[in-house]
Amino acid sequence: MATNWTPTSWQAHEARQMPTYPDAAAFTRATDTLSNFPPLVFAGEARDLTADLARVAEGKAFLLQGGDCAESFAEFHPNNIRDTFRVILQMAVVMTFASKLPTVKLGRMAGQFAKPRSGDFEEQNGVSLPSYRGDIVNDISFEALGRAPDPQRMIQAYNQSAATLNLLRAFSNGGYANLHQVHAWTHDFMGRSPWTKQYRDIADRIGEALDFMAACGINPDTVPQLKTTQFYTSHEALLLGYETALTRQDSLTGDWFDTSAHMLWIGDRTRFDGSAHVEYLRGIGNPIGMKCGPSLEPDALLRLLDTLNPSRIPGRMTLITRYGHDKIEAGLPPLVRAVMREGHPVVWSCDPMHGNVIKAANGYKTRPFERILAEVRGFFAVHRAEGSFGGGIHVEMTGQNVTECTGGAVDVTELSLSDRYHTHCDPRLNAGQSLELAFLLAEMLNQELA
Ligand code: TYR
Repeated sequence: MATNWTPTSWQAHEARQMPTYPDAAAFTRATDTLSNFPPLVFAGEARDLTADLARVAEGKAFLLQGGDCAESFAEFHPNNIRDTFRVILQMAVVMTFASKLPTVKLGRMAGQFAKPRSGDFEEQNGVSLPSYRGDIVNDISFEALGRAPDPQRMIQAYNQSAATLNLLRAFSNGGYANLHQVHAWTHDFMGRSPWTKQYRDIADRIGEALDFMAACGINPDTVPQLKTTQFYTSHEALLLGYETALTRQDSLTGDWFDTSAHMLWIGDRTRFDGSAHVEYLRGIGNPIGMKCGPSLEPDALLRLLDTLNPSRIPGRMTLITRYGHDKIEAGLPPLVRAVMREGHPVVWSCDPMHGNVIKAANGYKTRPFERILAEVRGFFAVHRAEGSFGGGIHVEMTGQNVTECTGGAVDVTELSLSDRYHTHCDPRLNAGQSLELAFLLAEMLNQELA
């Protein structure tokens, strides 16, 4: 257990990216309420995820982490949850089938509400209002009432997370994820993608394998490994008041866990020396992700690893690198070398989204698919050259047929961005682009394992 730590010891540290609530008493009432609500996940599940990630760190499994950039109250709908879940399942099946490695499935879902911003205020036509920090904090529309941070939004985010997680658990264990259903996960609108045919081929081969097993006397419906899947959840641990209210002591071991998700990650903007977010995360037993970008020096990374994982527990730390397609090959090797030299057991995961944002000529923020792929290629090339294992991918994606990132087999052009640009935050891969990425990942992973 971490020394000199309590769930609120972060309050003595510098907390950036936190909203200022106009009504402090209302904030305390909301966090008091939350602290009496049931935990969303159980400590044992977080420990299972650490164990699964330890296998990734060893090179014996692959991590697939994906979901919305930011969840929103307005888009809360069972079909959206189902569609994102099934694209993740499809991606996992493609990667598992091709690489013959288990895939750890981790949603950026059921709690991914809070967003870091570059400034505390946003100005439009001479009017200055608090920046939008995600639906858990305030409203996206630019008007004074909605932009005031409202603590009741934490309660709504909790309720939405609970309902989302409940549906994810039902899908995972109630038959939807049964490998027999592998054909049924295809989306109608993906018919035009050449990757749909490739997916169907894999689905056929899995179906044949299941039929063969059945003929041999193994009924796949009685084998939990084929019938159900383990689906974990994660989000950025940004709004520390919310996370603290859901921090509970495990009755079995006495360790503290953040029960708002299985894994929590720390962003690029909150992992500085002396940060309240680092202080908070070092004391919880959950596996932790850390975003690593061009500003992170190898020495600072090692200090953070020593603080966050002093006992060097395998699977506790996942380093999510986000450099940009043109910076990764120069930026990543020094970090990999430092971590390998010190012997820290980490999962290396590639976030090819955050470093590749551009503004299209018509003003839309987008991410060209070719740049996303180029960063993934660079990531595997670096790990291959350094002798480390590139073990994971972290993507902002949705099961919807949106047009937010350009490129892909069914080409989204700059002109078509306006067709279905729905994101609350940054551009996401659509279902077709996500599946295409999974096939290319499977290919690269196979080369890595060769
Ligand atoms: N149970 C295994 C897993 O979760 C295999 C599996 C994968 C089963 C996907 C179902 C499924 O939908 O990895």
